[in-house]
Amino acid sequence: MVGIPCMLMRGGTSKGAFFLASDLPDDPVKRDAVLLKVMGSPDPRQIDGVGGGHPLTSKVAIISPSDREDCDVDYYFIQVSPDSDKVSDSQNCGNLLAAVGPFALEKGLVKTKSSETTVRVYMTNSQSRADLSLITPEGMITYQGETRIDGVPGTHAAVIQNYFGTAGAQCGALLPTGNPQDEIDGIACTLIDNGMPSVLMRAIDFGISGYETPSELESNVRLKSAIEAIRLQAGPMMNLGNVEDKTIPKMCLVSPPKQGGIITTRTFIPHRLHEAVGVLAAASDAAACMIEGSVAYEIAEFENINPCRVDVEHPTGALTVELEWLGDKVIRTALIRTANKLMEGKVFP
Ligand code: NQM
Repeated sequence: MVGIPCMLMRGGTSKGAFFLASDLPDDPVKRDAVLLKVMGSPDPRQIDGVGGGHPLTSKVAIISPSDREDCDVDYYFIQVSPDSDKVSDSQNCGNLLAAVGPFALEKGLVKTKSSETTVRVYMTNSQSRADLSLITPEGMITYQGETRIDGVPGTHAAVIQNYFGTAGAQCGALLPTGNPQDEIDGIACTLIDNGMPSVLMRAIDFGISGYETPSELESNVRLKSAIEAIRLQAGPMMNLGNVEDKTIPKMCLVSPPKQGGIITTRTFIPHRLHEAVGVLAAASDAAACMIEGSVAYEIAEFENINPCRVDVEHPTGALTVELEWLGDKVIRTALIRTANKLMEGKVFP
């Protein structure tokens, strides 16, 4: 059996299999069939593959040198569903992005002699760019450092992410319906895209506090079906078409912050509950908080300064996001993640 070169990497609070595009079949149908086998899907435990049995640990990054003058590498993200035979490229993934720069250096796609290196990434899924600042002593990537992020044990080298062009990257506008608030099935919703198409709803409007654990929310069948019904209607309203088989929009329940942050979040991604929060999802949530008339605006706590650095609270801590506005446009989104190389070798689909 022929193995495929692969690196398992943690990016932020997610984990995935990283490939060079040149090591995978060109034909998307054959490629997706390979990726399903590699991850071990469909099977909730992914026992026959390298996936971890949860969407957050069943991710794939495909990297290639970029043809674009302003970027070093292209990053194509694929979400492999653990328990079905579905793969989706409908979304981007900012957590996994943290490991894209280190992978590019490991594979020699980017070369450096400096102790700090910026890798410019073209994110194919959302057709936008992110710059990753990495620590590279003697021109080599290091994963060791003193930076701690909530949801990951220990400390690692910081990866600073600067995103450009996130506003409306997938829906055409920061507020795709033009409204800070819409109503779907009697629930007030804010439909927003600052890098991750998201629907914000107040937890209290569903008769819950919004401070429940992920497993409590996942076992609430009535809540899940009400949220899925809203999601299916929100998709076309956000210019995303039929979202039945897509992993977007993300569905975020918001409630007042409890630990000094801007807001508390619980996010369906879209069917399992996030143990923390997606990076670009947090960027969308933070932007929504700052828009007068949104469902989050009245309960959010933040200082009206620009750029503004805020903590988006989630089930395992908080994620710090910096937003820079020009009028009603978000022109830069920045945050700190860490990454780690877990394994390098070959996978056997
Ligand atoms: O929103 C999970 C993750 C993500 C996405 C998901 C992410 C982002 O945490 O940028 O990082 O929402 O499916 O990996």
